[in-house]
Amino acid sequence: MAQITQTLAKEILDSRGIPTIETTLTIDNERKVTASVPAGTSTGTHEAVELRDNDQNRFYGKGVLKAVANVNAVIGPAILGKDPTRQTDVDQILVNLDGSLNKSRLGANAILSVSTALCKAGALAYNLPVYKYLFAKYRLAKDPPTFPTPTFNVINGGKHGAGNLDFQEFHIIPSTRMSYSQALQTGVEVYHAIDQVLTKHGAIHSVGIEGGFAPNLYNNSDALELILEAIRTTKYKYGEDVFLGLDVAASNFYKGGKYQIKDRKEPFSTKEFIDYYKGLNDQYHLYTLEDPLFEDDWGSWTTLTKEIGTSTVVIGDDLLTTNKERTLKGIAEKCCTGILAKPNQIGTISQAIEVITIAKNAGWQVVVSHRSGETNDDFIADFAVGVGAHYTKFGAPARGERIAKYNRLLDIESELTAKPQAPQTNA
Ligand code: 2PG
Ligand code: MG
Repeated sequence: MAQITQTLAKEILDSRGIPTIETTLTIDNERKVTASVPAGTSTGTHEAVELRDNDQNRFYGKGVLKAVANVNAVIGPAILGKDPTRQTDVDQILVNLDGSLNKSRLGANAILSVSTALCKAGALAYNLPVYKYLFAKYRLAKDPPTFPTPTFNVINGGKHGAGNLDFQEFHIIPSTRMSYSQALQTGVEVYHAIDQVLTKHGAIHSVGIEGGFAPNLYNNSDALELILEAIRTTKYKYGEDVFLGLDVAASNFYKGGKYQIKDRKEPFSTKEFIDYYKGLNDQYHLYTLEDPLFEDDWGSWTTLTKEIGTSTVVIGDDLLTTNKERTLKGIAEKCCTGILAKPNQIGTISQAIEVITIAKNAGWQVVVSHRSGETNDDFIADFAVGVGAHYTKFGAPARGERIAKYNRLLDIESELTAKPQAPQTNA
């Protein structure tokens, strides 16, 4: 049996230049694994609590030294000598140590850094890559695991962009028929085509925090049209090779019971906004639609899913927050047909896996997702394959912290498709 012999956390930076926590676990006094945690910019109200120092003298209050101290002084001693392959049991120790409902005492960031490192340590104890370890342990994927289809966030608006688009993420989704490497090539080529089309139109653009373009456009429909124009300049056919999806993150522009977006002068009532989506869907055949409505308006989600849920994957992110109770409610009330699974919304790997299991058993589509604040840790790529996710959401195919995940998926693909080598002989 392997044993945890040391737990050491420190403060590092994420891709936004904001502090986050990294934890190194040593097993059997010699082998080490390191995990860092991502963080959201547009977070759901019901997510587990990310502990920040709120000391305005450091990093505008965003430091995580309290979370670091919680790992080093509280969590570390409690898991010393434990077997890292007992993920559920050790995660339960962390949950009990925290004792709150939303991990606000020790911090979900502190807890997840340990839980993720634990998962890596468990894989190391068996000398397996993390995706194979997860697959063998939880049997959530087919044997051999099928590959999730990548979804690419090519235009960033809302809290991720430059301020003139309301919808947070405009996605392109390659056909599920493609191999992963073909899908990646498609995503990359369309991404570059968008850059050229933006330049052609003289639309000033930078990139947003997930590497998608943050262009100066008039409204949200312009962005959709622009993506279609870009696809037409490539060899890919819209509706056959590549599809459109949105993460609206609607709670961010929901005010006083109404939705205000640039595409119409007057704000939309909820009923009008649902009709708007029906129109958008008739026009663009949206493949996925994430967080179309306010995060606590369960009944309207049910209405929208009834309207478009057979042709479009309606995905709950801020609505469900990878939370077991909210996911069970979403299933009972038929609010969605898919879930965005983010381990840091709930705070431990085994709780995230429990939610994914529930969603899969309900026949939902599972999208394993990064956060807008990321590091170069590529754990989430192994996690997506290991739990048999249908899709991944790792941002644009650009910027180091996003590319780390896409490149890790390339490694996994080549491992899974490698032909066994013929034995070498001297004859
Ligand atoms: C989302 C995520 C990831 P953030 O809303 O789905 O793209 O954004 O990490 O800022 O919550
Ligand atoms: Mg989202």
